[in-house]
Amino acid sequence: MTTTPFPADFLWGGATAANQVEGAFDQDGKGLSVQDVMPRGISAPRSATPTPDNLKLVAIDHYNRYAEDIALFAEMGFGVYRFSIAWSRIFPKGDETEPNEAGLAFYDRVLDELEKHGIQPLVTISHYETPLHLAETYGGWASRDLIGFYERYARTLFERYGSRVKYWLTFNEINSLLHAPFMSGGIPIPDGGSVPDDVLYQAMHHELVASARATRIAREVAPGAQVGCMVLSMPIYPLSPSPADALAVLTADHANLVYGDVHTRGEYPGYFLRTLREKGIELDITDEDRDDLTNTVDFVSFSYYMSVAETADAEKKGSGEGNIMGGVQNPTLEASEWGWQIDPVGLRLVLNQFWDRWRKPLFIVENGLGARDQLVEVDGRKTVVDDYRIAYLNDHLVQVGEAIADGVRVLGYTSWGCIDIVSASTAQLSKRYGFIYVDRNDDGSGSLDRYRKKSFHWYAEVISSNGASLTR
Ligand code: BGP
Repeated sequence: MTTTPFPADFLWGGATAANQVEGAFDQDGKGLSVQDVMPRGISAPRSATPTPDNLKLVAIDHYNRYAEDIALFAEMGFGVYRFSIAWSRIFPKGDETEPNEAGLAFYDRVLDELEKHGIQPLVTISHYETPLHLAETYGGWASRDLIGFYERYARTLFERYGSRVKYWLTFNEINSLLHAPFMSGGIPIPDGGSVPDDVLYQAMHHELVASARATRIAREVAPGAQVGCMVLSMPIYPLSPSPADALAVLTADHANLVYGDVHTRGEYPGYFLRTLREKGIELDITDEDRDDLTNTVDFVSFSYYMSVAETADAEKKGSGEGNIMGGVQNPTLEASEWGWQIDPVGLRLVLNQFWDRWRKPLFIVENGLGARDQLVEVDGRKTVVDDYRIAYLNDHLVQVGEAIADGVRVLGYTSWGCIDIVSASTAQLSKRYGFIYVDRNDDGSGSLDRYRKKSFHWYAEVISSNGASLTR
C-alpha cells in the first residue's frame, strides 16, 4: 500500500488575486486600485491613469468567467480556493461610509459557485490592491486614517460573508511593504527618490494594527472564522560559514520575521525596537494600538518561491542581487528564467522554522514556478507539456510531506496562479504559473480560451491520492 504523510483533512487547492485575474477594472462600480496604474509591475514607474497596455485591466476576465474557472478547479479536485476581494469593488474610493452593493454581490456569486462544488474559500482581504484614491489623497498606509478605512472594509466582509468563509488572510505578504511601498501599501514614491524610513516603518505599524483589529472584529462578528497573517517566506543562507555572514543572516531574517512575531506574540520584539532606536525612528504607537496588537492570529500563512544567500561582505553584496527582498545569489542553486532560485528543501526549512518559532498551524498559500509555456496539440487537443512545472511542484510537495513528518502542523497548500494570470512583479502574462493555460499574450492579443495543461491532470492525481502519487 502506498502511504502518504499528508493528513486526511489536508486542504489542497490553488490561489489567485483579484487584480491579477478579474479584469473588469471599471465594471459594476469598481473604483481604481493602485494596480490599475501599474502597467509594468513593481519597479517601473506608475502611469497617471489606466493605460490600455496594462494587462490587469482585462487580466483573464475572471470577473465574467469565474463559473467556468471554478468548474475547472473542481475538476482537479480542489478542496480550497484562495482568492482576494478587490477592496475598490467594495469601497470604490476606500473612504466611503457605504459599500458598493454590486461589488459585494459579485463575491456572493463566487461563493455560491464554490459551495456548489464543495470548495472552501480562503479569502485575502487586501492583496496589493489598495484603492488608488487612498494612495493619492492620504498617502496610502503612511496615514493612520487607513486603519479606520480598512476596519470598515473588513467588518463589511465579515458581516456579509462571515457565515460562509472560515479562513481569512488580512494582508498579502505584509512584509513586502518596506520593499514595494506603492504596490504593497499605496505609498506614493517620489520621482527619482525613495520613501523615507520613518514613513515606511509608521506605515508598517498601521498595517499591523489594522491586521490585529480585523482579527478582533472577526471574532466578534464571525464566530468560527480563522484569521491568519500572510508573509513572504524566504530562507536565507550564509554565503560562507563565517560568523559575520551568519550574523548578516540573523539581521536579514529579523527584518522578515518581525511581522510574524508581532502577529503571533502581540508585541514588537526587542531586536526590532533596537533597529528603530539605531535608525533614530520614534513610532507613533498609542495605548490603543498596543492593546489591539494583542489580538494574535489563529494561523500563519505564507508564500514560498525561493531562497537567497546573505553576506556581510559589501563587495560580494553588490553582485547578482536575489530579488526585491534583498540577499545575494546562492551559487549552489539553479534559477527560473526570472532569476528566482529554485530550492525545494528551503520549503521544509521554513516550515520547521515557522512552526518552531510560532507554534501556530501553517498554511502554504503560494508556491509555484513562473515559466514560458508553449501551447501544442496532443491527440487532437490543445495543451502544454509542462514537465518543468510538474517537477518543481512535485519536489516542493515532497518537502512539505517531509516537514509534516517532522511534526509540523500544515493546514493546506494552495499553489500560486492555479490558472494563468498577470504577474505581480513584471505585469506579464508570459510568466505563467497555471495548471490551466489562458490564451492571452503580453501584447493583449488572444481569445481568452482556457486549456488544461499536463500539470492539470498531474495535480488532480496528487489531490485524489492525497499526495501518495508524488515521486520521491
Ligand atoms: C507574490 C504575490 C503574488 C504573485 C506571486 C508571484 O509575491 O503575492 O501576487 O504574483 O508573488 O509573483 P510574480 O507574479 O511576480 O511572478
